Amino acid sequence: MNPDSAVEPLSYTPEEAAAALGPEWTATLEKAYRWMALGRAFDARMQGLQRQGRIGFYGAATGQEAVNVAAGLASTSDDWVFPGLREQLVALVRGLPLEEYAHSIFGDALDPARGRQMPCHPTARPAHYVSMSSVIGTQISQAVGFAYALRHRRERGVVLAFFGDGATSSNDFHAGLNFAAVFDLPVVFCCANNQWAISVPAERQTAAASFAAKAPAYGLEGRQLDGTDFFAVYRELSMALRSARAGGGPVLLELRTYRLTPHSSSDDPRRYQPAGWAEEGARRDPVARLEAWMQAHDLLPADRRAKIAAAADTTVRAAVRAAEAAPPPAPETLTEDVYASRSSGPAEGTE
Ligand SMILES: Cc1ncc(C[n+]2csc(CCOP(=O)(O)OP(=O)(O)O)c2C)c(N)n1
Ligand SMILES: [Mg+2]
Repeated sequence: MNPDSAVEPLSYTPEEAAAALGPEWTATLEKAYRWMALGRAFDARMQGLQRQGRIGFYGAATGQEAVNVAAGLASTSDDWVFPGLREQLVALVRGLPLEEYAHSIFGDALDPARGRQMPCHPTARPAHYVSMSSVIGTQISQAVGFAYALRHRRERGVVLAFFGDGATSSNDFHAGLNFAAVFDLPVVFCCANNQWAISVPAERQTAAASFAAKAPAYGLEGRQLDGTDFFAVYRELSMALRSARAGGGPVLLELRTYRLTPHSSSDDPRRYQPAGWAEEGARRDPVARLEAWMQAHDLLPADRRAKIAAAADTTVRAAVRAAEAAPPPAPETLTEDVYASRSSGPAEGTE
């Protein structure tokens, strides 16, 4: 481990790491680190492009990579993801091509949503990733309804329902958890508690001891986890998914993270975060923590780390180049996918 590093170490023995990640644990770790590095590089690049006026808006998930990569790797292709605001990396890990995501951010002609969505709202049906709703909390009850439908149709799959700490104050949180518990549905509720809802700190969001503490009131189990600890998140998510798949019902995982960047490109957290908050967050940076652990256990030699960083940079640059080379959506596509037929005027006999 780098002795100058202020990063809080992850205290796992290799045996404990293997127990958390399963038999192929070194391969899983390598994959996880690569995805985290890519997510981090993509976020940084997009924030830069937004400042240069090359994209209109961006919301980073910096600080939440351990949660997102663990969810992407621990879930199976049968599972479904209903994201909150910051789970785009889950879609990428589950198969959304980065170039396609870049096209959606630029809203160009190759964007599957044809430029009609805000940036960061990809839709990725093959990855079983539902388009994100900006309306806070609504995806929670939608996820639960979807899980009900899956079971009704006897289809396999567990629904991962993501939401932030702020969303726990929505009606949908109550309705969703209640319904899922009453009907024992295959849902893993993932509260990505990054401790802020824009400028509202988590302690102003609830008077409860934690967000996980709310679960027993609905009749399901709630667990609070360190969301910056990849091993813990992977282990607990895998267990929750396995249990829900086997008919064990829903669970609420509260994943405590740090939002290391502004809420979005429209925000300036220096106006409301207390002194020292960013420094505390940096010590719990999930990518730096995993990296330090891998280095300490000789699983990430310097040349390997440099190669992974270079590969992430190349991949991100290629995606941006492809998106910037694509033309804007043609104006005549404006009503495609909107109406069943584009014939003008009311149907015969309706006047
Ligand atoms: C119903 C609703 N109210 C308010 C907003 C404005 N808004 C956008 S993001 C946000 C905070 C969300 O915080 P949290 O759920 O913790 O998610 P995070 O942004 O931290 O990931 C709010 C209040 C909204 N989009 N929808
Ligand atoms: Mg939040």
